[in-house]
Amino acid sequence: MSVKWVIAFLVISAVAVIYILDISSSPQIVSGTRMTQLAPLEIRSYQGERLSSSNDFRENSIKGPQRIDEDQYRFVVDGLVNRTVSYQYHEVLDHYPHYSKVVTLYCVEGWDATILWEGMLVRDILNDAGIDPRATTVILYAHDGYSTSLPLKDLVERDIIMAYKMNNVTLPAERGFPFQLVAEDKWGYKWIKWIERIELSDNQQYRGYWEQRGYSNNGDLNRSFFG
Ligand SMILES: Nc1nc2c(c(=O)[nH]1)N[C@H]1C(S)=C(S)[C@@H](COP(=O)(O)O)O[C@H]1N2
Ligand SMILES: [Mo]
Repeated sequence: MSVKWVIAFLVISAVAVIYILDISSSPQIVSGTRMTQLAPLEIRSYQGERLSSSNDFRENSIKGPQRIDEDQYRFVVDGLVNRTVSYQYHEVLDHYPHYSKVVTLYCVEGWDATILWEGMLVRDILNDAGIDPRATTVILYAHDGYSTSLPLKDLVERDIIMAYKMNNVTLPAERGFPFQLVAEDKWGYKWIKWIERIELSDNQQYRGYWEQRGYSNNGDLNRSFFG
């Protein structure tokens, strides 16, 4: 084969590779009438830190992924509060300041995922409802019947967020749309997805879904999850 043919072959291969890379990275078109909305792209690094993908999670939810209809959805804060809150999805987003934070979720099954989360401070949500001085415990309930609880002190004194985005993209249904608790320094079972209701309570003995099945009630990452 002459040099001419080798060069021609290399040029054609290079063009083919560039073409394939280009189509595989082009944004997906979500809807296309008068305005074409481009699907947001998940970011995979932040301030020099590599992030996991929303696809790196294992789907092991008790009843599988839940699909919540944004129009039907209500977010409720009740129990030992001064006023019961009931908001639609967009009202939750409009009502509180937004924060972002890179936090790692560790599941008791031995995997983890580091994500840039974006959401509201749980503290802001609770203060907006008004915390009754008798409250000691925050119980969170989800669409699939799952629940978990955390000491009120943890949620008020620390910057714990309830996320609506991960890696710059709205939470996908299987990752907990509309909201997941970013329970920093707690085992994955405290990171409740598909949150519908937050109840302020004085019941420190409350045990959520996995806690009733033997996982520790404090859920602290630096301790064993049994107990
Ligand atoms: N509503 C709800 N939230 C949930 C769960 C669940 O089954 N239902 N599983 C928990 C557990 S055990 C883990 S490790 C994390 C994992 O998130 P993933 O299912 O998105 O991977 O979600 C937590 N939140
Ligand atoms: Mo888990």
